[in-house]
Amino acid sequence: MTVSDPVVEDVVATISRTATEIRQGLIGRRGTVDEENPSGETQAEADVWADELLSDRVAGIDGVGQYASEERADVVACGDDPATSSAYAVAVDPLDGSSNLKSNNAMGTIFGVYDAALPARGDTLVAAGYVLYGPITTLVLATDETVSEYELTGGERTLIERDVTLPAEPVVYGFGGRVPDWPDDFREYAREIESELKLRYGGALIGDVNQVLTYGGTFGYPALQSRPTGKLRLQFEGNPIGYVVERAGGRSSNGSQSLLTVDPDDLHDRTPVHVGNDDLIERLEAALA
Ligand code: AFP
Repeated sequence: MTVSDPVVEDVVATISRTATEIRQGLIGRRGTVDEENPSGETQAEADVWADELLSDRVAGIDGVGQYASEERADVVACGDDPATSSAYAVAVDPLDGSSNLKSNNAMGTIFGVYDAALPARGDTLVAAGYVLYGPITTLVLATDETVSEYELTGGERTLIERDVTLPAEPVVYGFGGRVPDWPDDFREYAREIESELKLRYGGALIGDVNQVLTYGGTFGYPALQSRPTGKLRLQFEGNPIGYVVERAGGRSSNGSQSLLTVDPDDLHDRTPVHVGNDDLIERLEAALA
C-alpha cells in the first residue's frame, strides 16, 4: 500500500530503505563518540552515522525543503522554504533508544513530515511513523487516512495490518524517570495505574509505544522534579508519536493538552509525553490539573 501524496511516499520509501541499512550497520557501531547532541546527551557512534545516512537521503528528495534531527543543532535547508511553499519539513530521531545498543534491546527510527517550517506544531503533520528494530523490523505509518503496520525486508515494505487501532481494553503501562523524581500528583496517578495494568518499560520510546499500540494502555515520560519539561523532544519524539497514537484512536498529552496543539519555541524543546487510551489520558490530565 503506497501513500497517495507522492512526496510523502518518497519520504516513507526512503526512510524504509535507509532504516534497513541502519539496522544492518549497527554491528560494530555500539561505542560512543566524544560528542554531545544538542540536548546534551552523549552520542552513540550509531546516532551520528544514522543521522548522516538519513540526512543525505531525505534532504535529496524533491519536495522536501527542510531536514532536522535530534542529533544536529540546526535545521538543514534543502529545497524550497516550507514557510512559503508547498515543500515539507522532515524531522527525525535517527536512533531512538540508542543507549539500548549496549544491552542489545529494542530501538527505532522516528520521523515526522510537517507541512510547515520547523519548529512546528504537531497538528501540521501530514504523516509520521517509526521503524522498530525488534526481532522483526516493522514500520508503523500514520497519515491523515489511516495507520498501517508493515514488515520491512531488504527495504521493501509488506503491509501486515491496515487501520491499526488502539485496543479498547488497556493492558500495559510504562512510565519513565525515577519514582522519587516524579511530582506528587503524577506519583499518585501512577500508583493507581500500577494496580490496574501490567508494567512494560524497555527504555526506548518506540518499543514501549508499540506495546501500547498492540495491547492497549499508556506510555508516559512525565515532567520530573529535576527536569520540569521532561526528557523527550517535542519535534522529534512527542509530536510524531502523539500523531500516530491519536490517528490510531487514542490520545496524547503534555499533561494538560494534546501534544499536537503545543506551540514550540525551539527546535530542541523538551516536553512531558503521555499517550494511550482515551480514558487513561483523561485521568492523567485530571490528576495533574
Ligand atoms: P536514548 O536515545 O538516549 O537511549 O534515550 C531514549 C529516550 O529518549 C526514549 O526513547 C526513552 O523513552 C527514554 O529516553 C528513556 O529514558 P530513561 O533512560 O530515563 O528511562
